[in-house]
Amino acid sequence: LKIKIVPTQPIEGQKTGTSGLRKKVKVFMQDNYLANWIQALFDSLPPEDYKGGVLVLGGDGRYFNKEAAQIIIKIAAGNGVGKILVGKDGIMSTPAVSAVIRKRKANGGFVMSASHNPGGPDYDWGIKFNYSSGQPAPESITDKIYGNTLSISEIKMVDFPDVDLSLLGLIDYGNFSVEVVDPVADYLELMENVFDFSLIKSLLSRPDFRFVFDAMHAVTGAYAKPIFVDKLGASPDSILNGVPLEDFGHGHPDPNLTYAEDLVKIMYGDNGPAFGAASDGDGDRNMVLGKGFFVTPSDSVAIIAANAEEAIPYFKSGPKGLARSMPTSGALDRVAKKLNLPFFEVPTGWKFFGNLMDAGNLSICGEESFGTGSDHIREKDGIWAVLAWMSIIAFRNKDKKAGEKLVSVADVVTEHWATYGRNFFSRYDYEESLECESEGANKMVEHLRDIISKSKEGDVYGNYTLQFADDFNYTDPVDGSVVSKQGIRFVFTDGSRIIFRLSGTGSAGATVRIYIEQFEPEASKHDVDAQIALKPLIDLALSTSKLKEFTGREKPTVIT
Ligand code: VG1
Ligand code: CO
Repeated sequence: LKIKIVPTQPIEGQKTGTSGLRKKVKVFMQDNYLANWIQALFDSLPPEDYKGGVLVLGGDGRYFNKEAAQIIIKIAAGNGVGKILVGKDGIMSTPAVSAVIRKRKANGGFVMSASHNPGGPDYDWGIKFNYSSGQPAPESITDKIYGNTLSISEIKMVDFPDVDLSLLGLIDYGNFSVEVVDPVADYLELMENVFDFSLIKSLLSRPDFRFVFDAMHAVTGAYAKPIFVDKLGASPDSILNGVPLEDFGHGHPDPNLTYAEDLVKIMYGDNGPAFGAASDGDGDRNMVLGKGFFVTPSDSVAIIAANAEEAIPYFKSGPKGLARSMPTSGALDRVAKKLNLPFFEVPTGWKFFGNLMDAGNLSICGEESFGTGSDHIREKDGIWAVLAWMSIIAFRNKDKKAGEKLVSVADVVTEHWATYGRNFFSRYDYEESLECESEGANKMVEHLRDIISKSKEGDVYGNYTLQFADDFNYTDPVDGSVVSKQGIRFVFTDGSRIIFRLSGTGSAGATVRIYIEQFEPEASKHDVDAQIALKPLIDLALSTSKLKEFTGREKPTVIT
């Protein structure tokens, strides 16, 4: 293969956010934009991490992935990579890429996705890089990549005709090869090792257990039928929006109560199914619903952790430790305490869990943003979470005869609250828009930093007394790396919290997130709508931050 050197110039703004580089498709379509970033990535890795090595390439099927895959393959070949394992048609979910990297002992992998951001010519594109244990690249690497994008002068690539990604099999170029693989096989095999598929099958065969899964026309469309229908026996019509489309059918592939509207309607409608779930663009997020009942992601991870040992074979010796991102509610903390397990609180973003898992200190973790997962891979995993919930419901019902009342999702959650208390939780998102441009949002954050710098224990905020206020810092207990300014938090003496962050996954403007939490030990008070229970704290968050004055926003775009 002949390597061609293409001269190039630095392009500004190629800094990675919470999870990969995300921009509007039009930005990525500029000459050399993607090529520069990919070359900068190779320039940032030690050569022994890719020369003659194996890299995995996957994606969520969004617009521009086909062109992008060809660019990535040619630059990988130009930099001396030995082999690329690519999902058929460039499709492979984020959790599957992590699984394939681990199983095939690859050096790393790419995911072509802007995750939960919408796709299509006028929307978003993105790229993530994961390292050899399957975990998102740490900031030490992404910072290097960014540095190299500012000084890049040439791209190394090989000029061969576009690779046909529609046919499974090996294409051999001598010292470089491309293997087009089934994106589901390795992942499915892993799921069969983690879960008791016959237990789940027994649940799905019950006439009183109806199930729906909304793939939101995103990547899990490719996984839902082979796993839920073909392997586990769910009926084919239980899969909604099951064909991955380049623009997600004009949808916003974010599984929450606002954007997964179709599913929410079904679950809250007359005669709704017993169990419903959805996943996002690249398949790492999940939303879980019972009949007329929403499980908050913060509760979901706590409940999975509390039930894992008995319901999921992978955890038969008990989880090694538990962890959550800082804004995620403290429900998981209570489970860790009761089970006497090591517990960790990390900044937002899955990359912070990987080291703890590699060190053997962490098994189950989650984020309030519909992310749940475990150390079976190094990414959050939407389908895993759905299978975990099915396992728990199946386990609770395994001795129930037909006709006996099914233990429901709502029963499992309310029982959990009765045992551990309920952490009421809500997140308000003020997503990118003209009125909420970066300037107002940044000023609001400055205003909050000013308040915390003057705050002290005992300060009174309405009915709440301050314990402390700070901007979250984290020191990784494994490698000692430090990150700061990860979210402004006000923690009150009764354990209630208000947290403010700016999103790091948007492609334009600024998105403000407010997280509100309050603990209620009293079971008689658990059956209250979270918005009502949290109203005083929400009002306090809005008045303290002066959000309306700074951003002009009256209402959030999404409430979780
Ligand atoms: C959001 C979530 C965060 C999640 C990240 C990536 O980040 O809050 O918890 O890890 O998205 O998820 P931010 O910076 O916008 O708040 V995904 O599904 O994009 O890979
Ligand atoms: Co995602």
